[in-house]
Amino acid sequence: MDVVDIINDLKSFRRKDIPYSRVLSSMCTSPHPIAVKAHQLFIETNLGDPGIFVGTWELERKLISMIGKLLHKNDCAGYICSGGTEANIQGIRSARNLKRVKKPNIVIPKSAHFSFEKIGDILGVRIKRVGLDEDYRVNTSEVEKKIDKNTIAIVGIAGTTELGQVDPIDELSEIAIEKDVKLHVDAAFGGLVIPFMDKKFPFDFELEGVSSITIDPHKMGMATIPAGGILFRDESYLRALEVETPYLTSKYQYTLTGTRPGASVASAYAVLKYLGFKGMKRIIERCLKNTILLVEEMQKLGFEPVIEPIMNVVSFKTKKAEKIKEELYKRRWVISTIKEPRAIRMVIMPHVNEEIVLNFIEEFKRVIKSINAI
Ligand code: 0PR
Repeated sequence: MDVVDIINDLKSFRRKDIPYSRVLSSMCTSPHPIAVKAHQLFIETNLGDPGIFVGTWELERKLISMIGKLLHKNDCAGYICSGGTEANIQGIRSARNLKRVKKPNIVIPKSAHFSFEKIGDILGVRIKRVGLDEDYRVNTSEVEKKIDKNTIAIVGIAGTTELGQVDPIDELSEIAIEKDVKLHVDAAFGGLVIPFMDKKFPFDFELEGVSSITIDPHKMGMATIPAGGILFRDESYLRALEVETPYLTSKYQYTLTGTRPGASVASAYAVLKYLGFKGMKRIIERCLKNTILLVEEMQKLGFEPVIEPIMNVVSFKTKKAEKIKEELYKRRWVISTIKEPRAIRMVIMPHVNEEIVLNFIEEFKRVIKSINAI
C-alpha cells in the first residue's frame, strides 16, 4: 500500500469514532494544541532508559516538582505513568512493600474506581469496602473500625468517578496517623480541578497523613494519552518499588511498565507551562460554569442531580437511565450511567462548551419525549 492509501485507510477507521463534541461520558478530552506539539517533539523518547533520554528524564523531574508544588510538596517523589489505574496500583504496591504482613488488606470507599478490583487481584491485597454517608462521602468511623493489624493502607477519593464527590481526606489523614497506616488519595480526576476552585477541599500533602496521590494529566490536565501521575511524600516509597535492571543505563527501576513514553511528560509539562495557574483556573471555571448550565437545563426538564455538583462531574437520578443512554447512543451522543442510585452521568470536560451543552439538551428533550422518561 502507498502512503496515500494507508492514510485513507486509517481515516476510514478514525471516522467511525464518535467525536468528542458528542461525548459527555469521558474523563478524557481533546489534548491542548500545545500538548500535541510537545508530544510530536518527544515522539521517539523512552523513559524506560533514562540514561539515553537524559533531557526527557530531567523534564519529568521538573514536571513532578511542578505538580508537587500544586499539591503542597515541592520535593515529593513520583513519576508519570500510563494512567490512574497504574498510579493506584503503584500507590498501594508501595504501601504493601513498606509493611510486609502475611495477609495485607486495604480499606477503601464503596465509591472507589474499579481499578481497585484489579489491585486486589494483582497485588494479593484484600479489599475492604466502606459505606458512604448521605452525601456519598466515605463513612470515616466505619473506616476506623475496619482497620486491623493487617491493614497496610486506607484510601480516600478526591473527585469520585461517578459523582465528583470529595471524601473527608482531613479526617482520613488523622486516622492514618493514629493507626499508623498509609493514606493513598485517588485524585486522578480531582487533582487538577480542586487546586483551581474557590471552595477549598484539603486533599493533598499539606495533610500530614497523606502518603501518595494519583493525579492524571490526561484527564483535566489536557495532556496526550497516556499521562497518569503517581506522587509520593518522599523517595522511600519509590525505593520500595525498585527492581534491579542489570543491562540498562540505570541500575534500578521503580516504574510498573518498562518502556514508557516521554511524549506524555512533554505534553503535560507544556500545558501547565503554557496555561500557568491562572490559565488552568480559567479553564476549570469554564467547566464548572457549563456544569451549572447543564444542571439548570436538566432541572427545567424535571431531573435532579444526585448531589449538588462539586466539580464538573454530575449525575441525575432517573429509573430509565439505561434506556436514555441507549437512545442517546443511537443518536451518536454518549453519556454514562451509574447504578447506585440509578442515574445518568455526565462529565463536563473542556471540550464540552456552552453550545454543546445546549445542543445536547435539545437532543435529550427529544429522547425523553420518545420514551416517556419524565
Ligand atoms: N481513579 C479515578 C477516580 C478515575 O475516575 C479513574 C478513571 C481512574 C482512577 C483510572 O484511570 P485510568 O483510566 O487513567 O487508568 N475514570 C474514568 C472512568 O472510569 C476513565 C475513563 C476515561 C473512562 C475516559 C471512559 C472514558 O471515555 O470513567
